[in-house]
Amino acid sequence: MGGLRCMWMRGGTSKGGYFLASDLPTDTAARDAVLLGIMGSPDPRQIDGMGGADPLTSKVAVVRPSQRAGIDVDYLFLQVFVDQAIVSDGQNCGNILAGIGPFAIERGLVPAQAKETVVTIYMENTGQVAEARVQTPGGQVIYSGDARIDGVPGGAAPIPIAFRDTAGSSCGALFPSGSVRDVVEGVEVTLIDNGMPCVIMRAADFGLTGDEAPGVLEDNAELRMRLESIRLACGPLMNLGDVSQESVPKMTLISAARNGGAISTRTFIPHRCHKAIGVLGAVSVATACLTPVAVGHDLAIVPEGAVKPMSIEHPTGEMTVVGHVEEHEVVRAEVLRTARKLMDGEVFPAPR
Ligand code: NQM
Repeated sequence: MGGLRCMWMRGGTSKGGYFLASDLPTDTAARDAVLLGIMGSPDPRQIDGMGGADPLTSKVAVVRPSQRAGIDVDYLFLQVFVDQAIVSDGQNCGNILAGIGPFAIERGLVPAQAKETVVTIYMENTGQVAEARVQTPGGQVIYSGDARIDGVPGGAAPIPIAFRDTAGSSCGALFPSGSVRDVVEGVEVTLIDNGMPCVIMRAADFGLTGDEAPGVLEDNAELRMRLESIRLACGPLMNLGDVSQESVPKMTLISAARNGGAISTRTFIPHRCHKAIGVLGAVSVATACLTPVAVGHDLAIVPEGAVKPMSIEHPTGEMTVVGHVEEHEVVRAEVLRTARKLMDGEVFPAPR
């Protein structure tokens, strides 16, 4: 097969291939075979492809001009599994989302404004809308700047992103089981979806402090087995059905903040432990912390006022989610991300 036009970008703390839908096969099975070949999956090292042997660097964005009123582009996120021949559209990704605005402008889908360009993005995986503000001085996308996000060295141009209507994105309801707190396999959990289905649990309930390094948690076979067993039980409770082949729900272990934040987290996504935390995962955790009775609420430090900057601590720093709260309900969430163009050209898939 010949090359396919694509841009490789870092989006937030993830990295992957960004494609125009028109540059990929329209048939889903053919598209997925091509993407597996591009990433070099299935192979734990992804040695024959572009993937970085980590779920966070084995990601794809498919972008097209939107036909929807008031929306600039439609964005489909695809997770290319590293060591299984699976390409899943079963979750969204708020990190890869950070590159969509710059990509859409660079490909001519959205005209750049003189200073800053607002790109309105329909997230096809979950049917919600995000609004990204991209710096475009003189009508050009810039990637350099002073904004810093934990998990990425150095500074970059800021891309603030606001989310609309993320509650129940994949599960149909913010608390899909119908209650704010449940007990699953003897463990108290909050099953929540404010953009990402997450199971929130106390690290202490697993005999953990909650500040263990991701590698230490991944090496704990008993913990992984327990988490997977709880996850499979939570799938149907969250209206997700059998999740054995899905990358959701994410499993988040929480403990009290250590570094002045609101809460500390360790998140399995779902089998590897995230070095940071997903964007919409963080929005879901922040929402649980802001909801009375939810697991996390009594451990969290919640700022006063209706606009609540919630610093979600993770293994490599923190991510601040600004939650706008009305009558104990998070009505809007915003995050700061950055992105960087790494490569623009053609990629050559290995035959699969
Ligand atoms: O939660 C990892 C990431 C993500 C997803 C994951 C994400 C999100 O860090 O919106 O960004 O949870 O699989 O990119």
